[in-house]
Amino acid sequence: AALAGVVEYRNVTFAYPGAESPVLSNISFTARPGQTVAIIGSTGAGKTSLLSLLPRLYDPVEGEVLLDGVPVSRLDRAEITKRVALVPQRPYLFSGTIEHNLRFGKSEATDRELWDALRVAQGESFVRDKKNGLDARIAQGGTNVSGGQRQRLCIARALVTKPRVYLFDDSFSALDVATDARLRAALKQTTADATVIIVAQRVSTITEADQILVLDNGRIVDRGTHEELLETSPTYQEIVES
Ligand code: DUT
Ligand code: MG
Repeated sequence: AALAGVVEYRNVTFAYPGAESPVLSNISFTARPGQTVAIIGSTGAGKTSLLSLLPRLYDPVEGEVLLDGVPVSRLDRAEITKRVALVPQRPYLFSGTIEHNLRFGKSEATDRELWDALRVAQGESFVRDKKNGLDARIAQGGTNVSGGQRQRLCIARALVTKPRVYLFDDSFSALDVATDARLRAALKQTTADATVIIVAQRVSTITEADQILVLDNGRIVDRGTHEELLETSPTYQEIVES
């Protein structure tokens, strides 16, 4: 159970270095293995900032982020990276082959594991269609693949590391609705025992989440399941209708 992947934010307040006002105030929630916690809220609400505190891209100014009961401030980044995979909002690909890009973070993965990850991420067919397959070149910044392909390669990269915790920051926005649905169905199976925290724009992506946190101006203003929030949260209703 030591490597279970329980994530807890405890009264977390965060301001960017040098900034006066916090972008996150008094954030508390727990996400457990087997659960999906979704974060929704308008642009600038603080969703990306919230995710960034778990892999310690930044540290809170107050409160604590805990991984399996241990404050992440006591863990080094390499240790966190083994257990937590963040798929960033602007997925990053570097100059090199598809294989290099997928192995980034877990160099000892087998080809079989790379293809398994691509299959789940709905990237298998476009990689297979490339003349050189896994050896096909990616340009710096991934400029020679589409935004949706970039997202799928970055999701596959996260899957290759087989983490206990997945953080998806708006990772499905560049996908068409059908691919989005297929990918999420496949992910649901693969990540069934993991802890999943997902930032989403489309409500359809998160209706099945165990808990949805509605973030507004750096605060969790409402929380609950999709059905509960439809009844209780005007902010959520606005998002659903938008
Ligand atoms: N912010 C900074 N510095 C940064 C990043 C963000 O000051 O390096 C500010 C901008 C914004 C707030 O923090 O006022 C929250 O930004 P965040 O990127 O966390 O918002 P979001 O909810 O992820 O917005 P979006 O839906 O546009 O991705
Ligand atoms: Mg964001």
